[in-house]
Amino acid sequence: MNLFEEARSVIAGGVNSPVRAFAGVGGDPLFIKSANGAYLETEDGRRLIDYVGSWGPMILGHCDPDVIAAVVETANNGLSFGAPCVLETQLANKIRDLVPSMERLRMVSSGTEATMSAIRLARGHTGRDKIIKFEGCYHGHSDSLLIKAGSGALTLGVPSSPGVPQGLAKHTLTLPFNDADALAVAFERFGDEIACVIVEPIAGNMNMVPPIAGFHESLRDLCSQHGSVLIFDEVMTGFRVAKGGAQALFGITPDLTTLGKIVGGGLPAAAFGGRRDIMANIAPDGPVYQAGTLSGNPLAMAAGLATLAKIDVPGFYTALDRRTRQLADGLELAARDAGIPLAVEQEGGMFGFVFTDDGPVRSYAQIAASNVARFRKFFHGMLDAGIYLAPSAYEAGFVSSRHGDAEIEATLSAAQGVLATL
Ligand code: HOZ
Repeated sequence: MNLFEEARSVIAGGVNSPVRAFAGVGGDPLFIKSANGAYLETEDGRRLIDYVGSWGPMILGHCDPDVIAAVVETANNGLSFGAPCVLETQLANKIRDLVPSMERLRMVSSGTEATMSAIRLARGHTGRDKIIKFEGCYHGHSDSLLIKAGSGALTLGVPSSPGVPQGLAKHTLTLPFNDADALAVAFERFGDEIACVIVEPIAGNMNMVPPIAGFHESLRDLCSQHGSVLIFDEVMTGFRVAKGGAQALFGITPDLTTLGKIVGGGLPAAAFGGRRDIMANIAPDGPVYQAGTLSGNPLAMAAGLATLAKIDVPGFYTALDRRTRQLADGLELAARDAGIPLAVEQEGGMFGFVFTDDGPVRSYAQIAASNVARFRKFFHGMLDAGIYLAPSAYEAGFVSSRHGDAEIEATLSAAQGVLATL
């Protein structure tokens, strides 16, 4: 029995999160034995350059010595207390330094919990039920948000999951990403019923789709005019596209922000937070309930703190951006040389590429019409050449500070070879 079959015999679908299953590209998922820097080592002894980075958290590469040391030291003092510890306050302070719109915040254990809690808070704060999200944006798998969602839901072709009660789904209005006119119409029609608008400021769960000029400004204005809460879901973009996240990059102040991935440095931590008056509604200060046994777990706090300390040094993002740009430019050039239409995006340490002659990609419809069969071929060609990309045409890629010239050059040389075969 191979490892995947063995896993399938006891774990539903053989994986603990569907997008890992290679359903979008075919074949069996790789089982990872260990990872270091920019590299993964598989159970069958292969060494791969990693552009998944655990789907975003590993901005310092794998096994960063300072993060590991912090976790080990903290573990020696106990794994979980279910009572406050100072690491929680320290990490909260660090987050607020880097993302000042998060005046008050709360730690949770996953991005899903962060967005789910932020939505409940927005509903509790406004006393309204309806929420607006955008097609192809993914905000975790809570019921209100699993409607026309991206990421694994899109990869598996089930963007709106069975099991979400119609009575709840009817409160989620889904609009096209980057369409400020549709948003204005929705507000005209439902304005005083809309609790919040939630958006990935750079969509990263339908490949990578940046906002068009003015889109976020429209979101901000319409939410302010109608007393709706603007939620920036920066689970992916937080500390990834810039030190202060996408909100710093675009100069927009959301009412609430959700963070995950990098904030836990590779351990399960996430956060939501924002305006002090809104956060005052959360129990025990207010009536909106939210809780978690492992929330603010000391190990996760230590990993997050060690990670945020290392990204908050001069030049970190300039270097990361330069390195990722080198990869994106190289991919674009290699595709042009091979005569393959490819639309490439990059911001900070995040990148995306779409096989389409309809670039630049700014909508879900363009992604949906892209050449997924070509992506699958490219993915497997790259994997055979030792490069591990996200196993789905609908996911963004990530570069870490441990990806150096050697890794980028090896990747581009592999890409040249594979593109020539497509
Ligand atoms: N947001 C992550 C990728 N889009 C989730 C990873 C997962 O679903 O396992």
